[in-house]
Amino acid sequence: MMKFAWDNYKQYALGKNELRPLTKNGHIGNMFGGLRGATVIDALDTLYIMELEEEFQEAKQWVEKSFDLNVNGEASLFEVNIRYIGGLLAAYYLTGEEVFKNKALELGEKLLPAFNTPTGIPRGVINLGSGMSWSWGWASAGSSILAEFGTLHLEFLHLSQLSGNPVFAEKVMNIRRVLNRVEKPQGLYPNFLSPVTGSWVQHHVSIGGLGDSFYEYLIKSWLMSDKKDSEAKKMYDDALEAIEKHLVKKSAGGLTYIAEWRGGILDHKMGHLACFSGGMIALGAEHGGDERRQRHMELAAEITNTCHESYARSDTKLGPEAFRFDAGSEAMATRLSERYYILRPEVVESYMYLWRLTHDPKYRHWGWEVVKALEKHCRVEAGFSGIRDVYTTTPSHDNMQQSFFLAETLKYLYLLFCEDDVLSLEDWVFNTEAHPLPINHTDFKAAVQP
Ligand code: DMJ
Repeated sequence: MMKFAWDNYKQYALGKNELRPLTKNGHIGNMFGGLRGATVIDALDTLYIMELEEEFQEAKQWVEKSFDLNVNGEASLFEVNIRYIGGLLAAYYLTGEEVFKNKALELGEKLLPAFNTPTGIPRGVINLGSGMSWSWGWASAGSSILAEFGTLHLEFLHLSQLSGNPVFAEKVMNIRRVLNRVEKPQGLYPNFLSPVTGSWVQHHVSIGGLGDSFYEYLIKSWLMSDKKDSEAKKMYDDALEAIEKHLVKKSAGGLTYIAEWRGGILDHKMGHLACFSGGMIALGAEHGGDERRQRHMELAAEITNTCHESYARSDTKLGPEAFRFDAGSEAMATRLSERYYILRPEVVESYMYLWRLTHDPKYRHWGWEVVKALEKHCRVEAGFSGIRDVYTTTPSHDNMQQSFFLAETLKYLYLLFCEDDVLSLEDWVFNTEAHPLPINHTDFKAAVQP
C-alpha cells in the first residue's frame, strides 16, 4: 500500500504537496506557506522503516535537490511544525543524514517570529518570508488555538538540543508558563486563548479537533524527557482527571465516549480526531499506580472500542468524520456534512498502542478490517483517495491522497503488524504526525531549562 501510494505520488505529483489520485495531478493548497513536497517529508520515515530503500532515496534526493525553504506565503505554524519539522527530525534521527537536521533547524528559525506577541503565545499563521504573523480569521477574536500552540513542545526541544540554541526550548517553556498561570474552568483547558492578554476567549473544550494534540504532547513531553519532566506529567494527570469528571460519558447502548463542552453544556459528539485518545490514555496509563493504571487502561479500551463501533456500523467499515450519541443515534454520523472519511489515522493509531500495550489480538483484527476497507473503497487507479460518505458502498471519492495517510495511517498499520521492537515505545515517542523522536535517556535538563 505504501509503495503504491508513494509511486503514484512520485509519478504524478512529486514536489507538490499532495497527490490527486483521480485526476492524476498534484495539489499545493495554502497550508504550508509556499513550502512544497509535504508528502515527501511526511513519507520519509515511513519509507525508511518499511525498508523501501529505493523509494527512500528518491525522497531524500528530492529534499537535497529541490526542497526550497526560501518561500513567501502564509503557513500554518502548527502544520509546518508537525509535518515538516517533525518529518525532518525523524528522518535525521533514523538515518543520521545531516541534510535533514540542517533543513529542520533552518525551518525552525523561520517560525520564531510567530512568538513575538505580548504573552509569547504564538499566532497561528506566519509568512515564512517576511516573518509577519496573525491569527486565523475563523478563530474567535484573534485567538490562538490550544492544539496549535500546545503542539510544538516535542519538536522545539529537539531543535534546541540539536542546535545548542536554547531559544526554541525557551519559547515552548514560556507557553507552558502561561498555561499554568491561567485559571482553568473546572480544571478544563478551553480551545481559544488570546495571545495578547493570555486569557481564554471562548469556553469550548474538546479532546478532538482544536484541543487534541495539546493533551498528547503533555504526556509525550514527560515520556520524551525519560520521565524527568514531572511538570508535564502533572498537567496531563490534572487535565485527564477533569476530562474524566466532566466529559467522559456512557451512551444508552453502553458505549463510552468523550463529549465536547461548550460553556458547561455538553455536545454528545466525538470527532474522528478524538479517537487518538484511546492510544494516548493507554500510553499514559502505563505509568501510574495500580488503581489508576487499571482504570485508565479500561477507559482507553472502551474508547477504542467505541471508535471501532463507528467503523463497524458503517457500510464501508470506515468511520465518519464525527459521530454522535443523541436523538437515538449511537456512534453514527447524523449530519450529511460529517459522513466523510479522509484517510485519517486516529483509529488505527489507537489500535497500534492498545495492541502494543495489551497484545489483545482483537486490535490486529480490527486493523486488518481497516486494511481491507481501504483497499476496497479508497484505492483508485492512481493512489488512495478519501471518500465522501462512509455509509454507501458506491463511494464518491474526494480525489485527495492526504500526506498524513503516508506519515501516519500506513505507518501505524505497519507497526500494528510487526514486532514490538520496531520503533519500540521504550525508545521513541511519536509526534502528532507519527514522526518518531527519540526518548532522551541522557540529560535533558540543558534543553528544558532556559
Ligand atoms: C494529522 O495531521 C495529525 O494527526 C494532527 O494531529 C491531526 N490531524 C491530522 C490527521 O487526521
